[in-house]
Amino acid sequence: MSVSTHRLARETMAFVLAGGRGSRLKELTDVRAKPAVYFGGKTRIIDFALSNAVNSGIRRIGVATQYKAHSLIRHLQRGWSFFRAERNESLDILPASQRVNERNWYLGTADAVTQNIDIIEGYAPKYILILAGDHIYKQDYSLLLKQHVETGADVTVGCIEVPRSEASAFGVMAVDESDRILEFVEKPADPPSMPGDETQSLASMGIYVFKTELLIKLLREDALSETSEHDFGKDIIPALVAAGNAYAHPFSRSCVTSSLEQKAYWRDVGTIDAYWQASIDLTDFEPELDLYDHGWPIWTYSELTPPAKFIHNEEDRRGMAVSSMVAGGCIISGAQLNQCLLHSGVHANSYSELNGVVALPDVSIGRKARLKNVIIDRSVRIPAGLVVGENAKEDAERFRRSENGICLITQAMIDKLEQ
Ligand code: ADQ
Ligand code: ADP
Repeated sequence: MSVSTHRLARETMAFVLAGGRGSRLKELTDVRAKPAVYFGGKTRIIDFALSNAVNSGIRRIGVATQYKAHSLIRHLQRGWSFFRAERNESLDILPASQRVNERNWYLGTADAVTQNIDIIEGYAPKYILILAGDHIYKQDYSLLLKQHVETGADVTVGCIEVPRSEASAFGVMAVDESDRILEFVEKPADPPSMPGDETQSLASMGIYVFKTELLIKLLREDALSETSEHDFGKDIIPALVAAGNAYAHPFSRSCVTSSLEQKAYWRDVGTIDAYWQASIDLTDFEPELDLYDHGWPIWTYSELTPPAKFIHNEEDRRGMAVSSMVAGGCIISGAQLNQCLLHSGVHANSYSELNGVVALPDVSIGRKARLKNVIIDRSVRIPAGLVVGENAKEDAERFRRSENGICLITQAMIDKLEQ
């Protein structure tokens, strides 16, 4: 059966799970949920899943929020309010809100959907696509929907190969040659490897497609279960795999690349090290993630800013950046940057030297500061002369220093230094 991907996308509602904290990002997610964390100079993490949905032709989206949702909700209101009811479009922000009963929170990922069944039924989409709001990738979900309809699966799970050494953080599956899932284990201590390759495992991306009718039936049954944790990875998916009609959809089949040579790109920027590395990778000569692809734009809310400005100061010191990305509103005045990613409104003052710096919006960097391999939280004022990245012991005492030696700097840490 050949089906129109355009039609399928219009018959689908994407339900984005954006309630988790992302605690491995430490203080970066103290005030905002992981999907609201800035990434890439202009965008936030959730913009990738939402842009994939819109670019795939999906026009109904629900976003379930829970943990520290204010910054996320504000971002969605500012940047994602172009959906028009009269064109059958909608983006609903769905905070955990005791709508269904007296429970405060979504108990698990499946419960986050269960508590919104009435809203889903109101739109009556034929298919539901469950997404996580916390990964960086470009994927054409319409191809995943097409596979789902053509196989007649109960559920289709997006999957990706990961090193076996990292697979314990995922749902891991075994599939047959037709991609039917034979086995699914959530976060196994000893993950099964891919056939013929001991070093790799097949991991769930936390992306699932269901027929709406079936999903609602399963969720209503799950809600009554006393043993269930009401979670897709722990409860819903393993039960469907056991029933024998669950299929895997490899990411390589629907990932979006701007050239044939480009590799499939997917990152969980869930740790300080992974977040820093993925950010700095964008400054590479030819980054694996192409943010310049007009064919697959990443939509966002972005403040209106003047262009970045580079100033040769009065004391004859050049403000310059090499191998760096510098967003609008930044002023680089007599400062020297190498391999840095600056979000909007960052001011770097004279004689400061920045190497491997990821700065969130509105950071200011005092004169003669020397910073190497750091992430600086939003609006932090780095004092003049601060040196970070040259003395591991001192760094660990003053900042959040990661396994790989990346320092996360927040204003509270700076305030403590200045006391
Ligand atoms: P995890 O990522 O560990 O594993 P989870 O913490 O449930 O699963 O988060 C999934 C998504 O749901 C995230 O986007 C998170 O923000 C959101 N979320 C978590 N709890 C929520 C809640 N109560 N309400 C609303 N949203 C919530 C899952 C799967 C694995 C799979 C990985 C892929 O369980 O099988 O391998 O995702 O990353
Ligand atoms: P963003 O994620 O957009 O950068 P901010 O850094 O301004 O947002 O703030 C993130 C979240 O933390 C927001 O929900 C904001 O209301 C909250 N917040 C910021 N500063 C404080 C504070 N001093 N006390 C309590 N909440 C704060």
